[in-house]
Amino acid sequence: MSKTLPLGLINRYRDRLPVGPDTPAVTLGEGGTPLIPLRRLGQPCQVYVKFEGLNPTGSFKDRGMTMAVTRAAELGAKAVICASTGNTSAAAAAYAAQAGMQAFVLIPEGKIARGKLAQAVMHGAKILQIRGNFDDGMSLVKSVAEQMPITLVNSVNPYRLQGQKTAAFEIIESLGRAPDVHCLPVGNAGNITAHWIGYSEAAGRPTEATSFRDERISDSLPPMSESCPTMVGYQASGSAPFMRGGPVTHPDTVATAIRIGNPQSWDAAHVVQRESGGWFDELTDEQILATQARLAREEGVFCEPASAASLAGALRDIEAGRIAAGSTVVCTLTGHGLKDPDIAAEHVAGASQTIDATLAAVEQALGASLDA
Ligand code: AN7
Repeated sequence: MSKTLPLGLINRYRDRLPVGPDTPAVTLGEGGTPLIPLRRLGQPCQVYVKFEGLNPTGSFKDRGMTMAVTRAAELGAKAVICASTGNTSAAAAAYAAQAGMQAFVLIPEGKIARGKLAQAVMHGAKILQIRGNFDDGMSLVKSVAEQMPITLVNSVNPYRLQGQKTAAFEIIESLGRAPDVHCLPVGNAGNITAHWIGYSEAAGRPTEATSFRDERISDSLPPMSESCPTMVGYQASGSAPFMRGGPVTHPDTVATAIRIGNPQSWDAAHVVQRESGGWFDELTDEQILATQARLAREEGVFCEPASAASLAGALRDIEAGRIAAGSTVVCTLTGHGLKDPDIAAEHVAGASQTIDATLAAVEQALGASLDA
């Protein structure tokens, strides 16, 4: 085969990642997602959204999966496994396909968005729908990975967070500095931890949040930023273990991506909160869906429901003054709105009308809209 394509975040940030100089990257061209300034929402702060929905499989999971599967391939793995609320399974399936590996995915029956299931199917994953939730699946795949020659690619695999930390590098490069506040939706709390690792390494600051503590790869490189942001994590009220102070047994939310009751990065998330001076908070399903719709209508950005939790929380905390006026705020939009078409379809009734296929009927309908 020819040389590895100069694609993706491993090739871009190789010297800041735990890969060798010649390790071939398993990549689909992930990373390099846009940081979009909001024009209308978020005053009197400047809010930017980092649109991770524009990664190859439509979510931030691709950043972690390129690293996890590259590492698995380096070690000669033939198969990978994960439990998933949907996006991890889509990314694992795609990167395993690229690497010529078999992917096994455990998903909660009936509780993953249709687009995500379609991806796992099309990429040839072996899909096991379990009569249980994500947390049940997680404990199962951990046991399987201990007993069988299958690499676990959930975010408990430390290479995942190493890949995901690169989003922080990109944000610093886009802004010319770190933001004051960074807001994310939180499920397992892997991504908020990964971002904090990235910001800390970029500023040359030690952090207890990383399991790569003994070989902080970026340490020998010049700092990319002077400061680190305050990290804020938002959960859905029905699945908010960080707000309840412990695991939630029957998590429930319309934002199925973050329908997680027993976060795998529980300890690390508290380290992030302490080291960054940040906080956790919760949003109702109604608040999440209202913000998803506002962002799509008023700014032209369509994210999935879970992703909207970051912006919903940020807008509320800006209004309440908890985020200081004038702050530079970044909200991560973790996944694309097309992942979950059924949610959008619920808005269709009011948004469309059926008319005769005549010019008169079209003119009449348009005229009524212009007058309104
Ligand atoms: C769109 O796919 O856990 O706090 O199995 O898909 O790092 O868990 C998804 C998580 C936020 C939460 N937004 O990130 C999975 C899975 C979206 C997500 C999260 C997820 P973490």
